[in-house]
Amino acid sequence: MKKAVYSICGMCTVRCPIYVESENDRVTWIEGNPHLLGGALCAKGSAGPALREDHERPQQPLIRVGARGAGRWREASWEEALDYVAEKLADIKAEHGAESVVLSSRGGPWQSMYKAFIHAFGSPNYTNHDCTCGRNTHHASLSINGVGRKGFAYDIKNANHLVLFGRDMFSSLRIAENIQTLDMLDNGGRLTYVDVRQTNTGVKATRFFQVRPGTDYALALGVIHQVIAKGYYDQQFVDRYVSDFRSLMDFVEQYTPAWAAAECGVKEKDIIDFVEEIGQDRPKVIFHPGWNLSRYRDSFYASRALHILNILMGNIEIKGGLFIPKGAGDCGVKGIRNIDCGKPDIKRGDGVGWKYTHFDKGPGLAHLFFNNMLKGDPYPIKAWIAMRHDPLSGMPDPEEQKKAFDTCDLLVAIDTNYSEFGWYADVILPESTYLERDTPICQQKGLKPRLAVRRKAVEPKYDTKASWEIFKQLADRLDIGEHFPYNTIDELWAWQLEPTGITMADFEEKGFVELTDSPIYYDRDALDSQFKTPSGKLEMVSEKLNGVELPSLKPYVSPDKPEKGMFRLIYGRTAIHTHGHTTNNPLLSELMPTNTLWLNKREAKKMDINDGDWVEVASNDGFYRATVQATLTDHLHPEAVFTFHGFGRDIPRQTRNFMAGVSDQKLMRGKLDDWDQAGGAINLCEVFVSVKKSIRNRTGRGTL
Ligand SMILES: Nc1nc2c(c(=O)[nH]1)N[C@H]1C(S)=C(S)[C@@H](COP(=O)(O)OP(=O)(O)OC[C@H]3O[C@@H](n4cnc5c(=O)[nH]c(N)nc54)[C@H](O)[C@@H]3O)O[C@H]1N2
Ligand SMILES: Nc1nc2c(c(=O)[nH]1)N[C@H]1C(S)=C(S)[C@@H](COP(=O)(O)OP(=O)(O)OC[C@H]3O[C@@H](n4cnc5c(=O)[nH]c(N)nc54)[C@H](O)[C@@H]3O)O[C@H]1N2
Ligand code: SF4
Ligand SMILES: [Mo]
Repeated sequence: MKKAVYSICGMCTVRCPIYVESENDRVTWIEGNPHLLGGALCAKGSAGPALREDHERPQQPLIRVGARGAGRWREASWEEALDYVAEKLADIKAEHGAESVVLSSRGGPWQSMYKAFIHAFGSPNYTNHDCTCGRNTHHASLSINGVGRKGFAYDIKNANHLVLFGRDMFSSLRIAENIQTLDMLDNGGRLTYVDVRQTNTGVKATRFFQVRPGTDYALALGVIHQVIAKGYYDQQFVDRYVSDFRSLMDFVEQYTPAWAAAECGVKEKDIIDFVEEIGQDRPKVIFHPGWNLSRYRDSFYASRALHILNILMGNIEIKGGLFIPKGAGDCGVKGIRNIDCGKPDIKRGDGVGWKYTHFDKGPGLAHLFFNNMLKGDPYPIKAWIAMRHDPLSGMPDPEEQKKAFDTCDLLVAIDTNYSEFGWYADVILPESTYLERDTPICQQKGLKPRLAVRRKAVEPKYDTKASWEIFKQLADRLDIGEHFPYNTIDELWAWQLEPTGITMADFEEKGFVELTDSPIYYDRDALDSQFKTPSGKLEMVSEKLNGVELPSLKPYVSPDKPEKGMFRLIYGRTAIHTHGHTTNNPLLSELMPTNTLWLNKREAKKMDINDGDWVEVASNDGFYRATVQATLTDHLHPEAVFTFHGFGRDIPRQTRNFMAGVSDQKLMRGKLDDWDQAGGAINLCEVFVSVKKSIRNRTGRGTL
């Protein structure tokens, strides 16, 4: 039987809209939703059907029988596995209190359901991946704009100039954004790209700045200095909406382009020429703060500098600039309902909200649990549920994490794959792949907000369930089922849509429902209520930061240089994989079976390393070592080595990526505890490793 559905890709968390055809319960065609993406899809999205067919994923619930991590499992029915988890959770709650359970997830549009579960259970400890992703950028935005990093979206297509700092968008894909950027370039727009190495994005750029690792803040300060000196900013916008602008002017006085050039290794003339370009191109100039801005000690401040540059361009709420994403209310219609439950009034176990008052309490900061777990402070943590999150792969120093996880009586992974955390856990609850499951309806905010929904294209191949079923069935067992008012997905959808007057039939034509016909912009002269800062202004100096004795305008400090024989470890993404969870995909592992270690050619020659040679890379304490092949390039800063994240995995049931390449997170020894006190995120780029030629290379005796 043939079937066709519009749905939402799940091969990464960008969640592009897709169109899928199937015949006799096998996917026969997959493409980007033609109404939104013109059919475009990335390699990972195209490899979704291979994930569905892959037998090297958990096929039914598994309960651990051997030691943690030993890989000895008992196959269990769903009844048995859910009873097991629910009973353990109830016991832990009775003995230690509900707050001793943490649930981490990957955030996103369906997180309200996972949050509702843990809150209804009685614990405030919902957390997510973001301390390793966009937290610095998020907190930087909050401190200036009063709204987080999702408080603005970008009209790249209509921009004159897009500026990206370490946002390698043609590797770290978002298909809609990629299409917009290509359109912008076709329309004569300019792209400036800043990185420590050349990338897929850098080669498409009209201007490429190669900087010394960790010096973005210097470059951004030099640019701000020159923008102000030349008067290339929107005086009216600044007068109307910005507070403490004088403090900013005084602060950047010292940071001239000549100073910035010496610090970051870009020519002074190039910085001045760049500022002339943005002077011409403004206000349609977008400084995209991305997620990472890489994770250095001062990334929070570097990120603040980019937010400030957007404000100086006066690009907020104009075509070709930044806009405030609109929701149902802006369209004069009612929004959908989401599963929800208020947070219990108990101190968080990571200290966010009471020990650390300047951070967003929402998901807290996952890494701050670990030390507290070891000390049982402020209370013991006895269970950790990871829902579509792999702390052992996505957070640094898995061996240190395991010590903390060992204080728990229960570790549960809800995952489509064997994650590194799942392999160490006590129970794996396998979720059906995105092609085999429906999900709740979600609202996607934007200039034209819409509702979207994921629809099952094929039936589950194995004995797996969707997360809406898993949480409902766990909730029923724990007597909190009333927060999940449905039995089937149809009932859930009907409940969500009830206030809106929209029906599921309205999704049939295109796969989504737009809440407005034309884009909505706010009146630029009446944006006052949009900035949720204490003063209602865009704050150059933040009271909240003052309150915790952190500067808002922080003097620049040069990053450390590596010691002799050491290099700064830089990581990034490839367009072929999503973190570590596609490296065992039957198709994608064939396209890219391993990573390599990139070395600057001249540095490599000094160590007698040639392209393709085996090298040994070791963590600063020598605890973790890996042997990988070297890729030599002229286009990487000599202080750094680079590798793609997602490899070096050692789960025996994943035979295709088993022990392939090097794991960057295992090289990050001691980094769980090295984090940015102002931005909250882990300093993943403050890592130094040693590199030497491996004895595995061909020797005079002809061995390999
Ligand atoms: N194909 C693919 N796409 C993805 C993902 C994926 O896993 N695979 N993941 C998604 C996720 S979760 C995210 S957060 C985004 C991430 O999207 P990006 O932020 O674009 O992520 P990365 O590829 O990690 O890019 C980091 C870049 O920072 C550079 N860098 C390192 N140090 C410095 C420095 O000091 N200064 C500057 N300017 N650059 C530096 C690195 O060389 C690298 O090119 O991508 C999303 N898209
Ligand atoms: N060393 C180092 N650390 C990093 C990074 C890095 O580049 N280097 N990148 C950082 C960034 S930007 C991020 S966002 C984080 C990402 O860290 P995580 O959020 O942990 O990473 P993912 O690999 O996206 O997904 C986590 C798990 O979700 C599972 N999963 C995938 N699809 C589904 C699904 O449909 N349902 C369920 N239940 N599970 C699913 C995957 O199998 C995987 O085990 O890592 C961060 N940490
Ligand atoms: S970027 Fe690729 S993998 Fe990610 S959601 Fe879009 S199509 Fe899927
Ligand atoms: Mo991320």
